[in-house]
Amino acid sequence: MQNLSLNKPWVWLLINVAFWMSNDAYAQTSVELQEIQFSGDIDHTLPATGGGALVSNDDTIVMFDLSTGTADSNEFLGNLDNADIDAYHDADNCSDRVFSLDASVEINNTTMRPADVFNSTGNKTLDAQTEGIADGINIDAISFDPATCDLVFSVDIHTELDGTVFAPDDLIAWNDNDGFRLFLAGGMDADIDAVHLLDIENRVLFSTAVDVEIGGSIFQDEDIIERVPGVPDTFFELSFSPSPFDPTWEPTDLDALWVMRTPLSGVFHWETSDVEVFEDAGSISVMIVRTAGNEGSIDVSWNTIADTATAGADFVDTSNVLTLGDGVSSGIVMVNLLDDAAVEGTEEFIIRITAVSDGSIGTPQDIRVIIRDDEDFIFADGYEG
Ligand SMILES: [Ca+2]
Ligand SMILES: [Ca+2]
Ligand SMILES: [Ca+2]
Ligand SMILES: [Ca+2]
Repeated sequence: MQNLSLNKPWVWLLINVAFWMSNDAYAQTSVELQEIQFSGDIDHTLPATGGGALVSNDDTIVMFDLSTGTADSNEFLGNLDNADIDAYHDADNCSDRVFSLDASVEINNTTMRPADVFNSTGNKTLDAQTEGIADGINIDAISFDPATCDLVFSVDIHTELDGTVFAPDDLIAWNDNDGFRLFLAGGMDADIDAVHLLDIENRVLFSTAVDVEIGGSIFQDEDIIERVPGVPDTFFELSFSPSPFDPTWEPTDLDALWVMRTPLSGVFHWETSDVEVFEDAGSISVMIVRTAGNEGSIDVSWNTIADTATAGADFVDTSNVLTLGDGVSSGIVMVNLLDDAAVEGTEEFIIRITAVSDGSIGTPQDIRVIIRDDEDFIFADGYEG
């Protein structure tokens, strides 16, 4: 598909409309990551969790914790002689932890070929021979479509599958029923050798097999690049590079990738900036909303602040916490009002969001409650007389 001509290098084709539909307007910044699991293609070093240096090789999965800047590692498949783990995805709701190698290896009496995708007990998710992938083809990047759980992968040379020729920078989707289809066309002059499809905004993290220039920026083969689809243009930025942590990454190619992103707690604010109520309404209910993410259970603290309305005379001074559960994007808080017979005109108080247990406070942080005096209201509406 390399010749689906793109007039700009590095504009990825809109192939799967559902994949590209944006669901929410997040800020156009890098997705924050908690942990990155990856593999290199030669021996390399990182700061070890617990101190010292962690020396890893090409069949090791390194778990790098971004909060500490240190790494652990695991040889999930044991020590593989003459084989490099060149594609990897950790367990998630779509899959077990799965791998692909760059050479044929026997695991549990089964031959794992370079285009096989398999778990650590040797069960194949994708069997190259069964699916008709020719010998000599190597799958060099694997992920799963968060929307469908289809396997999404890349190959390392131009490859014909089900009658379509795919390029080394294309992403190919596969499932047992539908076979192979183009997921994203690369259109760049480089081989994608690691990929992770993020479950927000159709963002893609990937690495290339050689250094590459995209939109004026140079990315190294050990870098993780984030593709941000969107408004107004799709753009690419550096997500993470291991090279600042150890010089052994300068010659090392990161060739397998999985990430855990930081939950999007969201931004908490009032639905509206002011609300009117009659003083005999008994209470006022107003809505706190959560935008730019709804992950995790978050406590939102709020309290009333007197203005021209008097706490204890016009409203009940209130300080409380609203908990919005995981996935919940709004909640109602209530303040009791106090009625009196005095003709006092319109009075106002504020309800303020004062703190959130995670995420941030947005605008409006204050909601102004305007209390209409019912005695005044009757007069104003001409019912008297
Ligand atoms: Ca590797
Ligand atoms: Ca492979
Ligand atoms: Ca590739
Ligand atoms: Ca790479």
